[in-house]
Amino acid sequence: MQTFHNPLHAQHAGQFEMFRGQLVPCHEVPSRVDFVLAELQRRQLGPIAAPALDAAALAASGLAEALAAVHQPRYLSFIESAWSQWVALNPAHASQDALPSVWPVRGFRADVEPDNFAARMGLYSFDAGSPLTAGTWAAAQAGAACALAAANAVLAGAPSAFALTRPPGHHAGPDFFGGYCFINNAAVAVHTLRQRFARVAVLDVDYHHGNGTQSIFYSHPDVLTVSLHGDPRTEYPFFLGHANERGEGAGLGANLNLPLPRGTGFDVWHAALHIACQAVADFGAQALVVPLGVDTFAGDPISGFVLQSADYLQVGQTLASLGLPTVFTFEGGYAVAEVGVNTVNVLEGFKQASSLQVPRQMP
Ligand code: OKP
Ligand code: ZN
Repeated sequence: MQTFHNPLHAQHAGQFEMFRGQLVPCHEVPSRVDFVLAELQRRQLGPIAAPALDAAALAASGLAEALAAVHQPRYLSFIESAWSQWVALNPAHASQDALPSVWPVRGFRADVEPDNFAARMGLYSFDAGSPLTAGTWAAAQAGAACALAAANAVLAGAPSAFALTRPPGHHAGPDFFGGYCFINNAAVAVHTLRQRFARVAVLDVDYHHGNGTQSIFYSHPDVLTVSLHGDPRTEYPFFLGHANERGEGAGLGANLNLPLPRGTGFDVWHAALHIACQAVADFGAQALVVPLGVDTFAGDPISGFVLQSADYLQVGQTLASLGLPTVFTFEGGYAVAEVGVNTVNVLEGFKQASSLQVPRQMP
């Protein structure tokens, strides 16, 4: 399996997130990707490349068009320029992350973009746990380039590809960041795959509901979004991810949520994965995007499922049984010492099981 790695990921390095009234050190740290990269190299899973990131290559890649298909223009402009706006307010901000503190909840106006920076941070976010830093845009944009490159590799005939990047993406919606996510990499992959595959499915296995991806495709009839996650009644992101969210308008029926209680172990989780896979098959998906978070691991510091490292091999095997060209995007997983082994176990299980199948016809 080919990996597209984000060489700029460490430019996004948040210092603190708000938790129970205090600023606590971020869980989403640069070393997460370094552990996955080291494990990929150790187990020789396949070639590892960085996408070309110079301005000419980015312009030629169609990245801006893909981003514009996934996110609203005023949101993209804000994220791209937010750091310079923040530092312009006060030069001392250069050493201090930006966090939102005020939000337009029910009944407030979201159509008027305020001039005030703090107000715009709130307009375009949904939590105070996702610091925006000097390198957030550079890292997030390069991450989207990884997702685009992985999807292009699959379009060119690769059975699968992995976008290894951070910050993660599945909580980022059309016009909001949150949950450590700024650009929805999985949605970029979906958009790219749809150049050739009319029907694409997303099967999100991160511990947290993929609310951003769900929102982006909620009314889309040809993109099925499925998410397996901690029940939002008790788990982040709390306000979306219930089983009765089934899509809207033309997209009605093209969303499936499988919330599971805290404490869920592999047998129950894997049974839900089978239900998710059946939905993907029934939808007639021609390609698959898997937002791959391994925060379902028993040792994860912020999550509540109890999967073991060896279970992840079987996760990969079950995903491979769909027999679909597949793009994986790296999402959560905060037990840093184990994040490499757990992530690569999924990819290796997938690769081994796919190699036993008849290769698909080249497009
Ligand atoms: C991002 B991804 C924990 C608070 C939860 C947000 C979690 C975002 C998870 N003390 N903060 O889906 O892994
Ligand atoms: Zn997560």
